Amino acid sequence: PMGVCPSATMLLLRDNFTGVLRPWARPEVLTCTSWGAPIIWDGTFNPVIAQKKARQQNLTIGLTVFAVGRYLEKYLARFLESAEQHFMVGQRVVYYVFTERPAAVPRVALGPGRQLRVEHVVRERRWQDVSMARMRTLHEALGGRLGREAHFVFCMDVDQHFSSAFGPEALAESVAQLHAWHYHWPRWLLPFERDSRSAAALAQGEGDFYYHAALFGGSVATLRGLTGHCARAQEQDRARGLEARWHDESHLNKFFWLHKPAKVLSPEFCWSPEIGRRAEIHCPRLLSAPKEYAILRD
Ligand code: 2GW
Ligand code: MN
Repeated sequence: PMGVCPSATMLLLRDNFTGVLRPWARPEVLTCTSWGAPIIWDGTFNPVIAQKKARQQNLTIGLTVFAVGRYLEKYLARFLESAEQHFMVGQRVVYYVFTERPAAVPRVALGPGRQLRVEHVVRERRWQDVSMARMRTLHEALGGRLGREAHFVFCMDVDQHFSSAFGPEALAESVAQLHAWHYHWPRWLLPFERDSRSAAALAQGEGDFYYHAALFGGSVATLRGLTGHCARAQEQDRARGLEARWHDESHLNKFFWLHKPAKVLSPEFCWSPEIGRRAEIHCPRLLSAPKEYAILRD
């Protein structure tokens, strides 16, 4: 079909996409990457077939989230309650909440086949470390019970809530999220780490898209590799007295440059209402909370 890159047609030939994806349904946006990964926009998948296929595989899907310090009271309840309404409804789901105050985790009523586990973490002093420490903690969790009980896992920021169905159409070996603020920017302007001394560095001309660390996912094996890569890269930078521009997000972007994601989610999957209306954003699935840096970052 017109306006669709050639590999969109190839996607149809892949057995696991048959019947689920219809990349031609959104001719005004890019629906596949240069390496043949689908970019999932509203209308380019059949949620009923995606749902049915996932059920046949009897999957367990993990959802990890960190709620440390004030972020626990401020965001966790709404994140979990909205996930109950919209995240992988009809599948087996296990939430992993990482916090330094397990007793303060709100009791959210869970649907059948859904469980919540609370894991204790220490509270880092600097907020940059709270964010970056997630990679090492996730790496360890994926090597433990989480890795044994889940097939696929999504790792998300807590300062957001679900607003529409987020289903198995988002599943793949590795999943990256297009950053809502940057998806239409020219490549040379994207905020990759450019300091060549950093393990996260991308040179001019490198980097496919700018991905948002508020949401990434994949199989347990892929995420074990991803989190191990990012944790090691962060530790290497620290040993050299460096910290990447956007912390864990910079390292995540380096990882996805080196290991192309199998699936890319359109900004509809992680939208920021502060951006305002955009014609191509039909159905936001996750909405980020407004930034309150002045209150929270002290
Ligand atoms: C973070 C920054 C300033 C003050 C507090 C915190 C904080 C973060 C916190 O006190 N407690 C906490 O649990 N967090 C967790 O780290 C929480 O899960 C939160 O969603 C996540 C990332 O922090 P956040 O959401 O404030 O950062 P954003 O929205 O600016 O995130 C992007 O950039 C970050 C790196 O700077 C990360 O890569 C993040 O994944 C990106 O979305
Ligand atoms: Mn966030």
